[in-house]
Amino acid sequence: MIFKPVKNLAPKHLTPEQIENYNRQGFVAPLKLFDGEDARLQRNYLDGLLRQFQYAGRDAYEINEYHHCCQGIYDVVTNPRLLDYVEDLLGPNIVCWGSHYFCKMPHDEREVPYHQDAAYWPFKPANAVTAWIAIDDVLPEAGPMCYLPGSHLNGRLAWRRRSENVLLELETKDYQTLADPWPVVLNAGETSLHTDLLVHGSASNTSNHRRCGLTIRYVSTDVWVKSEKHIGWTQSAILCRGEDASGRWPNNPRPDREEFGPKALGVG
Ligand SMILES: O=C(O)CCC(=O)C(=O)O
Repeated sequence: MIFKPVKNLAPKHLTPEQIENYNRQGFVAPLKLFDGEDARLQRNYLDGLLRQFQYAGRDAYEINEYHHCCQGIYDVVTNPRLLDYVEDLLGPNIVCWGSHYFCKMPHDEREVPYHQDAAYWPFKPANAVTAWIAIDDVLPEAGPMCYLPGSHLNGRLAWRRRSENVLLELETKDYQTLADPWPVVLNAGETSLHTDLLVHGSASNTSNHRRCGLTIRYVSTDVWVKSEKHIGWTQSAILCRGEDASGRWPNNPRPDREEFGPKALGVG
């Protein structure tokens, strides 16, 4: 599994330097997505979701894969400005198959071990772009996500399993030898984009501030699951832009309401 550099000689929204950076470092950041008032609305929206999850006794990290049943998340996933950036990296035919708020509460001690997303995901070719959108201002002491620049050029790396005090379990072996961490310190409303072979992780939140990022997973429509047993990974997909010549990807419509009710939350 190797990283396929983006060949886009005439990007429309990213600069040629940003494309070059993506190829060399494995990410682009920061990119402006939501201006002041829209960033505030995004934060209010998350506050509302979180209140419902917490009322139901659920963990802040469990707002996962709701983009096809929550209008607010659907609208971010299909945001034209975001898709313009992604299109410069993936081409015109774009599907979103996943989304997840990584909502690190104040003094949450759990870490995200350094990992490659591609180690978790059953897609081929591995060529996904993740948008990590800052819902809160991300402070250096709040456990920002950290990238290991250039680590995507090593192909798929060996991992080990960790279980204590972690949010995800796979940890890239010897990640410390790969590069110095680059903290993704963003203002609310900014986003970063990273490739699924880039090694990244985050430390615990030692601050009094929440650190929430909405991650959205995009691939081009010519990507598919490695085997039919993984088909479930595609079922909440949204065809965000262009066409799906393969005809394989589902295209979930914009939901006509927010699906967060007692039933969805398992308390009804
Ligand atoms: O938000 C974090 O700390 C980690 C996020 C992550 O691992 C990802 O976006 O793939």
